[in-house]
Amino acid sequence: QTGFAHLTDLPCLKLVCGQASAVISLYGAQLLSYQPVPGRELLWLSPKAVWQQQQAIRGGVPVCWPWFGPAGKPFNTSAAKLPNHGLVRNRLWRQVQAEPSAQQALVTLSIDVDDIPTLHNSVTLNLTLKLTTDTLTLQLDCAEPMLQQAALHSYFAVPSLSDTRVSPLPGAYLDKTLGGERVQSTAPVRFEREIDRVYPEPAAELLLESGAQQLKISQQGQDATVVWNPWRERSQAIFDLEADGYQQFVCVETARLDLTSAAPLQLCQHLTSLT
Ligand code: TA6
Repeated sequence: QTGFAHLTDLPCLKLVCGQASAVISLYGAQLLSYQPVPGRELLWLSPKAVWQQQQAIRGGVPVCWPWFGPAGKPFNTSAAKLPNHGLVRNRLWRQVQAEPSAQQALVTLSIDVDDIPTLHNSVTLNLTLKLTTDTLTLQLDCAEPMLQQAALHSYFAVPSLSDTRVSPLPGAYLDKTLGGERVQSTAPVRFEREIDRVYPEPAAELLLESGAQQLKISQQGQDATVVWNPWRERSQAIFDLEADGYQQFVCVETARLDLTSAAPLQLCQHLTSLT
């Protein structure tokens, strides 16, 4: 079914558990909607999002893998220009499992990737979505023991950007707006200018507050949290974002960025609305 008129012909699956519902696209295995109760949407999706012509959908929860950084760093051993945020957010995944029950709705999507520049073999990546009446869990798994980065690049809808904050975050971050400079701060993130930060330490539980809305974000398997909002000037260069679109979302991303370990990947984000 297609629940998003502007994303014509997009193949999607809808999960329902009690009053809660979620919609995931097979293109990119991208979660597009999460409503803990009908009509209360927690994710943001750009009205200008497109999915044809290999575009990644702007909004929801894009899956970044097997690298996160620009031009595929540090996989860019060749001169080839590799796509930002990896290879899987603009490809079709397949549904391998669907187990509805009274307690939870569950689906797993999979993709085989055989063009990772540093590998000769094909690797399978799985995304499992579990919806209960009060929590949505996304779990990204790759059993291959290899160096890999990953991020659940979640775009959360905020009723009021000026009244939005994320806390508690670790005491230092790398500021991508300052060329990656390390900054010490324990203050909650507020959004009064462009924010593009990597917090390179695990934070198990975060609270995203915007006006009266409170969302608990629990994370597992991550070694970093990324917080992003492009603000006005940066937005102008993003073709699939409306001029004031940046006022409507913040990205809080559960990420594994460390490339010193080749442990299999298991990255989890649990979303629970507290309001
Ligand atoms: O996660 C933050 C970030 O990497 C920013 O630096 C910015 O590039 C953003 O994601 C969006 O990237 P995209 O390739 O989706 O336009």
